Amino acid sequence: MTDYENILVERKGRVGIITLNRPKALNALNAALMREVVVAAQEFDADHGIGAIVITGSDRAFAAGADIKEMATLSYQEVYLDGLFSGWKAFTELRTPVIAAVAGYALGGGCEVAMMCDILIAADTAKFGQPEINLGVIPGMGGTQRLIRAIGKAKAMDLILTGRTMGAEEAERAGLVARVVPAADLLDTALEVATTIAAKSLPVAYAAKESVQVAFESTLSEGLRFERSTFQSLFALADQKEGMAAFTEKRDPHFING
Ligand code: CO8
Repeated sequence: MTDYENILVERKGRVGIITLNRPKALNALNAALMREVVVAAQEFDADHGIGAIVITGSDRAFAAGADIKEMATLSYQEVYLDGLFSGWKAFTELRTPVIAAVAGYALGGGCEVAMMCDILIAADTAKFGQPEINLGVIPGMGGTQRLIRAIGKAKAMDLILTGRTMGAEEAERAGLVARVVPAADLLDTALEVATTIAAKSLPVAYAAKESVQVAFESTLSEGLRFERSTFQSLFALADQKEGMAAFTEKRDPHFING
């Protein structure tokens, strides 16, 4: 496996785990960390022995945002030519389901990276927010787009314009977070969810994720058409025959990659 300086990478069974690891900077997302996350995630994505990815941080912070110290003196020329932070797009293009396990701060880019994931599980200590307005900028990696789709205009505007933080309970009520658990149970819960997903048929999990993602980017009729043709195409898979035979025979299914 590749050597990393800003993240820890391990695998447990069919689950790949990426831990953001810049504790002194509350896991602030600098360019090097971004590159490492993308490489590690793409390696897992290419590995058919991996059926789900968990990304997490520390007890104190999932990530306290993009690295302000790294960004502070950049010129427009540099930011524009380098496409600052556009590298995160590759993280949103993974086919493997990704679970964010968030404790502590998930602010700015930290909240945005968590929202790039498919399932967001929060510790009761989690704090979400888009405080960019306090720094004289706006969210730059999907905060103004994904947050509104996740929690609606009223709360998204509240968070983005005031820069306030939102606790785990409010985030769950608002629909940003799938589950809130005691901080001590966060990683175990995320691994349990990931292990459950990783035991499904891998191509079917890919298809399910892709179909849900289409809902964010298309009209209802286009989305329904995509869903129906994807659903029908799954009858070409041995895993469909196996899944339905297993149900009929009252036994567990054995999927090819599951
Ligand atoms: N960037 C760089 N360093 C940071 C960051 C950050 N975002 N957040 C914390 N740190 C550093 C602090 O500077 C400090 O370092 P040092 O000890 O060397 O001074 C260390 O982490 C610990 O932080 P604090 O002492 O401030 O810890 P506190 O517990 O007092 O406060 C807070 C914690 C409230 C999280 C506070 O650190 C804070 O407000 N951080 C900044 C939060 C923020 O504004 N985030 C948004 C950043 S802008 C952004 O994300 C733009 C997104 C654009 C696209 C991103 C794509 C991924």
